[in-house]
Amino acid sequence: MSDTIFTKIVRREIPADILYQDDLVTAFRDINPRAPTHILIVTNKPIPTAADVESEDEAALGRMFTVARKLSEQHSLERGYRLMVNCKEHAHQEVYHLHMHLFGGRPLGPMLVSVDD
Ligand code: DGP
Repeated sequence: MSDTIFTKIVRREIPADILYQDDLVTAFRDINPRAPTHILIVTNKPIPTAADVESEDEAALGRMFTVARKLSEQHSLERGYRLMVNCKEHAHQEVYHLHMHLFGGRPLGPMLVSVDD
């Protein structure tokens, strides 16, 4: 599989506003923010989609949530936030390197507007 843009960010081969990095995950600001806080938490391992996770990835998947919680505290999101993972074309996944969106800083509205959207 060829490298994605996120693989290159994890390896620090291209610039990004990296907020956190450890042995399993990397977090950086989304280039096209949809909320006052919009951070991407990606696995360091280049897993293409949520449909490709294996049991051996569970430590990295759990780390995504604990890092999301720490970042939410650092960004004063005590009124709440949304964690979102898009999987493949029906979810409009753009970058095929597993990532969790952390959105916050304003009321985010309903999850989906209606069944037809
Ligand atoms: P998704 O649709 O879930 O695959 O979201 C991909 C997100 O990645 C989208 O919100 C824009 C963001 N993004 C794409 N390219 C770059 C990049 O080069 N740098 C950063 N920081 N974010 C990017």
